[in-house]
Amino acid sequence: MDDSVFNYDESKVPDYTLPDPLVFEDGSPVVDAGAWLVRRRPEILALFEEHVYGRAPAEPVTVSVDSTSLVAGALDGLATRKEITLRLAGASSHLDINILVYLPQARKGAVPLFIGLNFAGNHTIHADPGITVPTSWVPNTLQLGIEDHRATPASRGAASSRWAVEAILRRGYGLATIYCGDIDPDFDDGFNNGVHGLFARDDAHGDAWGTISGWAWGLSRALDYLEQDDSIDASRVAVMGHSRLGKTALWAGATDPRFALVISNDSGCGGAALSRREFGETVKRINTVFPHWFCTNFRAYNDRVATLPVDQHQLIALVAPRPVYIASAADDLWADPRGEFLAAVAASPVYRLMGMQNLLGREMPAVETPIHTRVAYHVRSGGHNVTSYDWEQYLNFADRWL
Ligand code: GTR
Repeated sequence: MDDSVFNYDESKVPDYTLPDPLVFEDGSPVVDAGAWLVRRRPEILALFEEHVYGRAPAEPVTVSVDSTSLVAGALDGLATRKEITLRLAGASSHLDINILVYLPQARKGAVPLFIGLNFAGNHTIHADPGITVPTSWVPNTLQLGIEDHRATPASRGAASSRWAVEAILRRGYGLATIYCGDIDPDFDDGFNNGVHGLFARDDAHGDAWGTISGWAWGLSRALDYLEQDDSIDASRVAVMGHSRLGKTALWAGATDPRFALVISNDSGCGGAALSRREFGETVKRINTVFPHWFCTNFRAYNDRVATLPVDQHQLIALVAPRPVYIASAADDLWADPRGEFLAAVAASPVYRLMGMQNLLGREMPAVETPIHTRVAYHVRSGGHNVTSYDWEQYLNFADRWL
């Protein structure tokens, strides 16, 4: 396909055959849940590591709390606000990650919690003047009032429409968020800065981890901390992300089974959308514009997606049997809403094998008709964004399944 032309015409989607999650690489069938969990799941996970996201290093890091602040009665009395600086120490360097946590002030005991990365600083998710403004590099997002890669108090709350903080708290959930750039700044620096710099790197290997893998790994380190925090029920943590951070939420859910529920909001190519449809953003385009997101092996499929050993329905299937939510927006054709729905459908046989009967049907639902089966899906009207409608669905889904 000509690089400058993107297909938005359903009739031009090529014929394709998806790799079957329930057939081993040697061609034999996966006959029961045990065979899936013990043998097929690791096989697919390894294929994604090798060909798509890259492999996170196995060397240990030390995770310690460097500082904490706690303020009761924040947000007009609705919340307890905590900020935690987590220090990740590798063999020769360290990295500090700042976690913002809101807990319902009126809680009894440990609360379930949503965790998600944000694009441009913890202070953008709410106008709360108590949130620390990052001093590190942030993207030049003028809509968020950020210039010259420096965040200022002027960008407080700039992304607040994407974070239903009060609704989450009123429903009895906590919320944790981390600026993704604390874990790895979102630009191509040859994998030296951020989390990659903590480890010796061997770029001779095309499966060395990219930024999405680094972000997901950082979410797991945050979960290491949450497991130590008595105010949080770490067995009920939902990981949520939008767009590139939705790709990340899926990969975090796939690699770390401690995430009890996984939500992909408009994650598109390299997230929930089937690569083989080549609808909207393609593998070639994403690898060209964002060369740091995936491992370099992924580029080998730029012009031959049909030969990819995996497709994204298998990523969703890696979450099984945990609840997973795939959400699209009708006007966000770049992220291929239909391709996201079809991936959720094609992941469902794995859930069926694990004993779940009531799953998505083949018919894509109309806008604003959420289906909250264990593999859940909705498409809302409007464009690429996270809205209060999306959060309302995630809260209803978490009430049911978390
Ligand atoms: C786009 C990219 C998408 C999506 C989006 C975002 O430019 O093509 O894959 O990740 O950015 O993260 O907002």
